[in-house]
Amino acid sequence: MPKTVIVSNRLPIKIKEEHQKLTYQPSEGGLATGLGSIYKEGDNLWVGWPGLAVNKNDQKQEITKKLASENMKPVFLSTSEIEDFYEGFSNETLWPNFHYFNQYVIYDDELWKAYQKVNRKFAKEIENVIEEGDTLWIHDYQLLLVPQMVRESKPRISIGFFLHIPFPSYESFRLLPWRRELLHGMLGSDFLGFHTYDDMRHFLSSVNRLAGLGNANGQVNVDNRKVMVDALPMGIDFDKYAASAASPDTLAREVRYRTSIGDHKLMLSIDRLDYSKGIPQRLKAFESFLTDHPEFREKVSFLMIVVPSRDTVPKYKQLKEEIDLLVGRINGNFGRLNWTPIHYFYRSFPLPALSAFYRMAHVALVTPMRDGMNLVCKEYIASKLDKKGVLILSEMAGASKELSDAIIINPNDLDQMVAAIHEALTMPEKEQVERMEIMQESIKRYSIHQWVRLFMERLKYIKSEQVGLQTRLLDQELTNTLVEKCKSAKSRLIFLDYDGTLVGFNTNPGDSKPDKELRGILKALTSDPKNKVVIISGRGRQTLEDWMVDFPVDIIAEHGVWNRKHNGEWKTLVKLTDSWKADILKLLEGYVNRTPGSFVEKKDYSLVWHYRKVETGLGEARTRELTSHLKYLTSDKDLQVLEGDMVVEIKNSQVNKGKAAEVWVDRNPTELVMAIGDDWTDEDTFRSVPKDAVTIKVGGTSSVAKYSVGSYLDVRRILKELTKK
Ligand code: GDG
Repeated sequence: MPKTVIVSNRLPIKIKEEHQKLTYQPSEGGLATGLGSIYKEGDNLWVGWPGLAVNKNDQKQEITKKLASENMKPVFLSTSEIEDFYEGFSNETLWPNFHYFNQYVIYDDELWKAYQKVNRKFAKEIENVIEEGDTLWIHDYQLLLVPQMVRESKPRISIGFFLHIPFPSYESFRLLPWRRELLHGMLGSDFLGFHTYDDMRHFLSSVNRLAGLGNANGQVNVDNRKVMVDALPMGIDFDKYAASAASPDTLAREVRYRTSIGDHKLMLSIDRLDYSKGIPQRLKAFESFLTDHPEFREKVSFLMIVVPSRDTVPKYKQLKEEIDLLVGRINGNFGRLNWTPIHYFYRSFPLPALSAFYRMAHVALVTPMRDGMNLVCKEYIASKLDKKGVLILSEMAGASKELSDAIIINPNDLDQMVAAIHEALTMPEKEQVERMEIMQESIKRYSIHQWVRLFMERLKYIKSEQVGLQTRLLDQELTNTLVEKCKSAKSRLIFLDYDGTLVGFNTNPGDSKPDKELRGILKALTSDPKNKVVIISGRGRQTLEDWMVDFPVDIIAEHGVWNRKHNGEWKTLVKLTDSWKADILKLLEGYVNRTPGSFVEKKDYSLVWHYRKVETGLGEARTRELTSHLKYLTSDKDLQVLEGDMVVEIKNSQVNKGKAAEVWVDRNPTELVMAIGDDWTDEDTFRSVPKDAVTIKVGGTSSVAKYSVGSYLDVRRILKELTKK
């Protein structure tokens, strides 16, 4: 039975050593809750670091045995690996870069080496447990290289990856010297999930600029494998937080806390100690609020919980000191004997305590400078059983994309934060309930369970697409068998696309005339009476006629608009009109004027806008604009807009290569049909030829063709073999 293996840096368990005895406690994190339904079943497994340095072998064995009974497999890390891989490269290089704190990034090749080494260690552990047919779900920024490492040893495994922190814009990501390797590592996955659309488009933009791979609706072709990228915001277990908010333990705590704090209004914030969370900025906003609105002094307190984290790292130590100073200053300046402005705790609390805080808080201040998602704000909403309470949420948190009924602020805008606090504290209850209801609905619907379900579904879907489009790479042995099969046929009909199939791509399309080698191949191929060769191309008929003048070939030009038997007249398959061309040409010329490096190619029944020489990114942006413009202009005409390799083509919709090839197959009964092509317009040809035809796709993309080769050079090699006596 195929199994699912979850991989994350930390296992969902807390192990502590007390008096030389190990104690185990399950962790309550959102991920552990969401994935609990998966990894605890059958042979499924969670692979990760158990969270402590273990040096003794007998202790390792003890932990391994204990965890096996909980469907977990530990990856042990040495003290230096924890320092260099985890605290170092993960938290002092990737974390600040991905959160746009580039001034904090440490660029150190030794840390990078440790990161590679530990990622390799994880990959090895995975390889030991994974089998054909299994599914792997890898989590987060500590393990970016693992997908590709596993892919290399287990090429057919389903690999999903989810990034919990933001994926930065290309302008930030490019600063990392190891950016290409990191990207390559991630692209070993079949499905990559991000919290927001912004993260997804930033990732795709880096893939485009650094790996030269474009995408169609979030799908990227990587080494003949379709990879899907999507935005999939992570949710929480709504019912769990709602139930906890109603539990007797929580209610008892609320009574106790209220008695000590007093009955004034309460604002709440809960974060791990991190510079990305905007804690000092939040404190300064509260200080300004108390200065600007003295009427709220003694009426409102701020309960600030900071969970200790990474405080051995110098930047975090400094941050802790800054927070201590600010809290001291504000409490010192504004405090009264009967009122403490800020109740500050640098520690963690059990869930019933958190639930009591959520219940008590009139306002939740969630104001990170950057946050992948932020689950605290969602937990606050789920805990508001009476629907009263206001959420102030930073637009820099992924959650702000879903929770537009919060008061959305920019954490760099102090005045706006002060105004938001005032608005929240004076918001009428009716409005609070209305906003809260909408947010609760959304959080119920997009729960952690829905997130896990969707992730698995998307991964399964892309895997089935891949299998449907799998071509067999023609290695030498397979080529020999195929060539023998072709040679033994008494008659052959051979469809050959031109650009990218018989010749490589040239920046200037006029430079693609048949060279000496190709001329030799075409001569040998057409001098065998058993062969009927058809050049089937998107190019205009005049060019093809000129280039093929010396060879007895049939030609299908302009993607099937024109056709000509050798030495025959040019004909069209159906009656076509070109009355649309003038209007569209005018539009395209407008785009050429605005886009240096682009040009328009004019054919009899089609127009093509080329952008191969345009600045990376600009051509794609113009294409989006142009195609939506064209959609409107062509809606009442029988036209088709095709996006190809750095081109946009507008042509009559009644014709395509497939329809033309069908006519040739009908008129020329042959024992064997062969079709070779490189771009997606050739897919129509592959679909239209008989089932037993030999179809070959050139280049690294998925296809309905049966076989694939790397480039036009391989096509030439095969055709040469075919013509050998
Ligand atoms: C990363 C991304 C993304 C906090 N204090 C206590 C406690 N917590 C719990 C909260 C919440 C969790 O910790 C914090 O989750 P966040 O989402 O806010 O932040 P990160 O830990 O930075 O997580 C983040 C997340 O991954 C998921 O993809 O949202 O953007 O940075 O669940 O309740 N829990 C207990 N005691 C505490 O004192 N029990």
